[in-house]
Amino acid sequence: MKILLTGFEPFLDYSENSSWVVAEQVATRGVVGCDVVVEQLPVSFMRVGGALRKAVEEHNPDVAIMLGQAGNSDSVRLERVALNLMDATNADNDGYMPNEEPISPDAPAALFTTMPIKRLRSAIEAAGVGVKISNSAGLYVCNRLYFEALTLCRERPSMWAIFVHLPLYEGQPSAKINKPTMPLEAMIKAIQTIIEDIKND
Ligand code: PCA
Repeated sequence: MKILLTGFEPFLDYSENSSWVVAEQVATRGVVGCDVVVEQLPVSFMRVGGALRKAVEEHNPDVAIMLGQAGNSDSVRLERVALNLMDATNADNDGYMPNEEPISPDAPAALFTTMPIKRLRSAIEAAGVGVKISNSAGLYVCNRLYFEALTLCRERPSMWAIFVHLPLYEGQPSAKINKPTMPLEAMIKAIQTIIEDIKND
């Protein structure tokens, strides 16, 4: 089984992005029986969709697992839905700050993952890691990416995709104090658990 695992480059005033640290670790350690390829994606509303498409065309994955950092989250968040909207209060890495713009004017208002997220939540809980299902990935670049991924799944019915938001990792350099964190190993375990669970499907 081929897995495309993505994480994001640093953004805002974060010198590191926990999603990339976790993605790299999971890919380096590997999962028995799976070919895990890892790609870093730009925090850019305009470029992230094309970057994902290129990676999917190149690697032809069975499953795309996309990770993003959610600085205010205290648990792993399995995202259920991507909305056809971009809105931001902070500019992306290209300096772009959309104001209530559709991603794709002719596309549905929302797209849902077809992955068994309740089952994945149970598996991650059983592995001892704090996890929630989330019904909004926000309106920033992570949601923009997820909308592209779920559009790709409609074009390629054999492909599955899920977006996972992660807290900052314990000890992560951050300009802001009092942000919730999670041990890096727990987040790595959560992603390995997702891969193990779908591998056995
Ligand atoms: N998190 C942002 C974009 C990049 C990232 O890691 C988000 O939640 O949209």
